[in-house]
Amino acid sequence: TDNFEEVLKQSSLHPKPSGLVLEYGTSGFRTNAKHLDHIMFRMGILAALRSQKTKATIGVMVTASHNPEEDNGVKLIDPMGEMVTPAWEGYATQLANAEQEDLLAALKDIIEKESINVSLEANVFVGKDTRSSSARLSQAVLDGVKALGGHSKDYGLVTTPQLHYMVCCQNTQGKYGAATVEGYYSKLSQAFSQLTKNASNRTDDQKHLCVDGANGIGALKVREMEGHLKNDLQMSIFNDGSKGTLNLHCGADFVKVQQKPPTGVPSVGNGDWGQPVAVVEENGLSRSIEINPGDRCCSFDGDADRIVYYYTDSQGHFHLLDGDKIATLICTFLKELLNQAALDLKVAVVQTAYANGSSTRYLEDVMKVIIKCTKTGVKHLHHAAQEFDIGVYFEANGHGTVLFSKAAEEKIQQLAEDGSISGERKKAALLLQSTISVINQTVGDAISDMLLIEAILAIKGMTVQQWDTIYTDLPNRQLKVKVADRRVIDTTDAERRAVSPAGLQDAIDSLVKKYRQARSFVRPSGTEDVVRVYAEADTQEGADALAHEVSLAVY
Ligand code: 16G
Ligand code: ZN
Repeated sequence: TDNFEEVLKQSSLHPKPSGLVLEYGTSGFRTNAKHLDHIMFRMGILAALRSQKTKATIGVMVTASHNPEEDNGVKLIDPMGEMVTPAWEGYATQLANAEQEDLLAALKDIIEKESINVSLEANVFVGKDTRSSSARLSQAVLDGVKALGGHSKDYGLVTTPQLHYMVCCQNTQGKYGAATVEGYYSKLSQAFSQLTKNASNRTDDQKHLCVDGANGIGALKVREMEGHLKNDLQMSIFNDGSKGTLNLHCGADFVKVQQKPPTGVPSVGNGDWGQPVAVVEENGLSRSIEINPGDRCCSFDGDADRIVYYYTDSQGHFHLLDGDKIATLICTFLKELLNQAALDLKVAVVQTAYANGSSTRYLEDVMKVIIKCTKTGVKHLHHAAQEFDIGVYFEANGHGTVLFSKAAEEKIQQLAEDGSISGERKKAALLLQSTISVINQTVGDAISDMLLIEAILAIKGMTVQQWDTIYTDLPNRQLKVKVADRRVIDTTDAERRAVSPAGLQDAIDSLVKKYRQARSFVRPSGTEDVVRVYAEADTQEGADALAHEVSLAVY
């Protein structure tokens, strides 16, 4: 057809460097931005085909998340706002690696295998992060969509979860909300205000939160949101991109991996104790905000789909509240509300092998919730969480959300609207309803998670220290090991045991036996050419030593 000629013509403007092989990994293609132009063009084409196949709008997000500024990447979003289905990850890899002269054949192969009617309309939503390469790379995506005769809508600068949200809204005819950034802000902020109106006696200090925007898109978007939140939340936003470099010594990944505060955020440990860090205007009065021990801070990652919390105590000790602590807080809150509402809905928590052993034990033994462990990568957790009435999923690194089954949502809705109930039961039902609205169920969302956490702390009248003491993390250590070929390591049991190379698991088992409350595993990274080692034990020295010994066994 004409479209194929157009694809051929346009693709010569986005040529593939011959011999370059890239793979659609755990979260799409990701590498140095200079290798990605042809990938973007081709993903535009693939998104258009996926749209024809599903007869729905598809999303394409240009971002490399927590990677350095010089990298970039791209991921596809399926109709309900979820990650693209695995078979199409395979097509993405095939299309990306076809040499220039084989591009049409590769396309026709996909069209045939999926019996796609290419005369159908195609609709694609495109978004990008703040990287310097993102503008030209997202233009290449738009070119790809157009070459196939598809329509696109360019959302410009948005967080990854915002784009997931837009795609879901569009394909559910607005039932999930309006497919606009403005619609997103108003839905979330209204839900937040419904939640926190039950905690009206909060002081200004309790309403204050320091936000590390990782010098990325999250900072821009949380600032846009600020006005909608009125005085319900008072944020001081740091690393907002005005000076520093994206993800450099800041952001959720840095804080989680280094287990220390980011640069660019005043902290007690950095000698900023008692220093004014911001001035807020309120009812015509200015008030200066100081940093003090125990102040709540959070960090987003580079595309704002992850969040971690932390504080520094008066001894200068840093305390991290990671994805496991977040899952526990949310789970506690939901269980309490379900109890008060007398609703019989099952709550499950989905984790990965990286979940701190203390969190798993607490959730299982004290909270008595169902625990499920999956392989690393959001799509695995998301999928597992869909099996339950309410599935709370979080990776320790801070990516996560809560999924409500359709039946659970309906039950909550009915109860909230039931005129025959009142008192505590009614209040709990209304809180559950607003909780559903504040959550972005399409994917983990730093802004939405932040609002939910802030609301829970407000409603429960809980400080970050009290939250931190729900359970005590086991000391742990992560290391990476460079090996000749990381693919020789094969794992099973949600990556908790190695099946090859032979003897490796036995070696790990006997090392683990030397330590108390110890656990360790190795897995090939899905995003870097390294093997990752995780160890935990009853002391930091033990965890460090075990991780080191296991990393030697990997060679
Ligand atoms: C990707 C995943 C993240 C996972 C990480 C593991 C998504 C959106 N992101 O960033 O969930 O924790 O990879 O990386 O799925 P690794 O395989 O290098 O350890
Ligand atoms: Zn991210």
